[in-house]
Amino acid sequence: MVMYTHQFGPRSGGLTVLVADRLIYPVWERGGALGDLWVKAEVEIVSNSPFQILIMAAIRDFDYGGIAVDSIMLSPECRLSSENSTLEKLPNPPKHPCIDDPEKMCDFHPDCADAEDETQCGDFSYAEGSSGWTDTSIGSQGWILYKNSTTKAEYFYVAEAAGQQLTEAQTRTPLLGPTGPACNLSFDFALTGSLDHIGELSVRVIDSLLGLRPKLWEYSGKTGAEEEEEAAWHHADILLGVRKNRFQVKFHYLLLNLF
Ligand SMILES: [Ca+2]
Repeated sequence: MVMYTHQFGPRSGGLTVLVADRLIYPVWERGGALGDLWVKAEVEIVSNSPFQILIMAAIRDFDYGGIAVDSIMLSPECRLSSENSTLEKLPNPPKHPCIDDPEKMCDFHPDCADAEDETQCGDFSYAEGSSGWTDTSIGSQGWILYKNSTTKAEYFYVAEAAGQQLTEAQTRTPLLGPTGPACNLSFDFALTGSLDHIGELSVRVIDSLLGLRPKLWEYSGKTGAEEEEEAAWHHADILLGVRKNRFQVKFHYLLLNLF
């Protein structure tokens, strides 16, 4: 299924596509505000039985913006089914947040049992840390989470996306902070491939009051050859320091002649 989505302004929350055959399960999601533009989305649906498609969106209690969907197209092979499918069971409702105050989420202080309010904030040292990142790419490149269920290895990589503009692959954390002077961001990165110009990776902060801040860090060029995978990983430490306002950390990557 191909569709175009418009997710604009602080009012826009998240958009999810679900498939209902014998169960209901999500097959695609996109969160956050992407700007005042239509962004193409490609949703892959694989099902052995007749199914229905559900589109679910949430808006926040703010003044402007919203979510819209247009130009939905299904593959030519799709056929209308006369069968009635029945759900075997309904999905479990989401857990109630352990605290009501959103300011206490991802503020680096555990407020809930098992620090549940701090576990999905982008910090990979938590089991669910990697799920704290939201891909906000609008163009032909996006960030994808790689997960190896055997080795438990997880990392993000940039791959081809459905968008039509040549714009940066972007991924961001939820709102974090405030922070103290010792606040540091550390990560490993690798830029490899057969192209001479492998592109540029950078880190920026989006301040909740001041908006997008200048680059804190950047790297251009290869970190190593593709065949020596281990050696290609480099380590970076970036001082985030004191930040009084809540903020998001954002990774940008741009390759001009990709694919
Ligand atoms: Ca907290």
